[in-house]
Amino acid sequence: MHRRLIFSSILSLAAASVIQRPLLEPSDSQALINTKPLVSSNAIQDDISSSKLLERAKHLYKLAKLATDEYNHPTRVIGSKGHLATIDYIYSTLASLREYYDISNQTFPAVMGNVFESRLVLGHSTPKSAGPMSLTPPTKNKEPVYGPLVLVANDGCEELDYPANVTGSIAFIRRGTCPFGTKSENAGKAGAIAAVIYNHMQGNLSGTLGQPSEHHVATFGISDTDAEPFIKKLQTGETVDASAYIDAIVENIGTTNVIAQTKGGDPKNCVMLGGHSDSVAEGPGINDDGSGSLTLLEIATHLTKYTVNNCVRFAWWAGEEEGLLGSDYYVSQLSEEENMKIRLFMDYDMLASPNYAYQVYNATNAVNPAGSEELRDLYTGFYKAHGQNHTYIPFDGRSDYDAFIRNGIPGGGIATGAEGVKTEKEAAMFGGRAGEWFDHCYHQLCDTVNNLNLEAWELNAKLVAHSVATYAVSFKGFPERTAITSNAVPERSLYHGPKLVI
Ligand code: DTR
Ligand code: ZN
Ligand code: ZN
Repeated sequence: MHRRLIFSSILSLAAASVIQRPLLEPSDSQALINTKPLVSSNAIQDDISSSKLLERAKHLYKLAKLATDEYNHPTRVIGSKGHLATIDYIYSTLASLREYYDISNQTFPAVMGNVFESRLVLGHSTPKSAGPMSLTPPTKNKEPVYGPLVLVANDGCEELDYPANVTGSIAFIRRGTCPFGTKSENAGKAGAIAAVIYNHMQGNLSGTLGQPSEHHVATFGISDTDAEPFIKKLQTGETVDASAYIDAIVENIGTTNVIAQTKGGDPKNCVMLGGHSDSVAEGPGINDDGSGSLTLLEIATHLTKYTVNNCVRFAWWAGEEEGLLGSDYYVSQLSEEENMKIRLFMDYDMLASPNYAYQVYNATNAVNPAGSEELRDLYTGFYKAHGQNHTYIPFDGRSDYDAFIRNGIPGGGIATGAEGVKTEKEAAMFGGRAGEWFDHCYHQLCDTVNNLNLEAWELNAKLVAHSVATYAVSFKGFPERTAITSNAVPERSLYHGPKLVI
């Protein structure tokens, strides 16, 4: 389907919801809703089956394939036909439930980057670990540039750290203290033609420059071991010739969040949940985050059979992979009054990893808005009740809960693991293979329908249903919301979204 056609179908659905006469008069429709039973955790859990989820996943993969003519492979990255079709699928599914939900979409500006080719040569070697940072600009004229490698003082967070001979050279900067974007910007301001940021701890370094700046220069990350011999050479006064090449684009586009809120239930006390509708450019993202976003769609469909005491608000975020753009934008647009209506936000990102663990974000009330811990305990209680183990994972800003907890809204969520390696202990707890990633297809082309663990997906979808039903019925025992500013907010972490920023 052509991009414009997909969008026009979103618009026509939106228009239809405005101009079509309701099938029932509001009072009749209310009466109909009121004949439905109050949602219960057991009833809505029973509605969940892996076969229905799998059917949706197969459909989503078909939508990802629509991007093939432009990207040469299936993807649902923002701006692609695969993502537009995903939004259309979510919107049109909800539109068929429009007697039960108020549906809206929220378009916002987003940046997206694409690196087509890159190469870094230091002295006579091409460091294996070298990779371009996300959202890096290209080298000048998208051609290779040549110059000496120049060591920057300290962590390169201050303009004074850049010696005069950085002009016309490739700046060599240690990781730490400030975001990669600040280092790249400082290098650009000092006249560098490119920058290389080396890890200050063990391992490769890949991250994002974040919000583009006119001063950014083409920037690579490399590992500590690859950097070491060059640091030594430069410290002893040797010269290292270098060349850098990046062919990339950074583009401004518009993309769209989809929101659906129950017409029923107390609109001043909402339970909110979200998953992300987009994938990375490298693949179709059926586990990341097809699994979360389709779980929400399936539950939104079943919930219509029941009434709710509290309002339920579903969100499908766009631009998560580019740095939580959709959820950041959404929270930034809430007035204080609207913010206070959200009692909690539950994040559902990656629920069906093939080598899964049942992971619960360790969101404590000590460092997060009060209520985060009660939510955490709801998740762990569920796994225990089902005879399943769980692990706690850091609540460190890697998914769409971040803007909520930074703005006073309690948050939490569950996941099944991404690029982390499963330990022997975890293999004993959950089965699967120790020494391998939880999701060996994380952010890759192979994140297809075959990458889903259906057992984990079904149990987690039942847990999502349980979380919705619990709070849709009552917030008894759940802390009242406090004013936005009076909550503890965690220190800025290494992440804001999937990629490292510092
Ligand atoms: N937001 C995921 C990545 C992600 C979220 N939490 C964790 C924890 C550990 C590893 C990865 C993640 C994404 O969309 O890529
Ligand atoms: Zn994700
Ligand atoms: Zn991801």
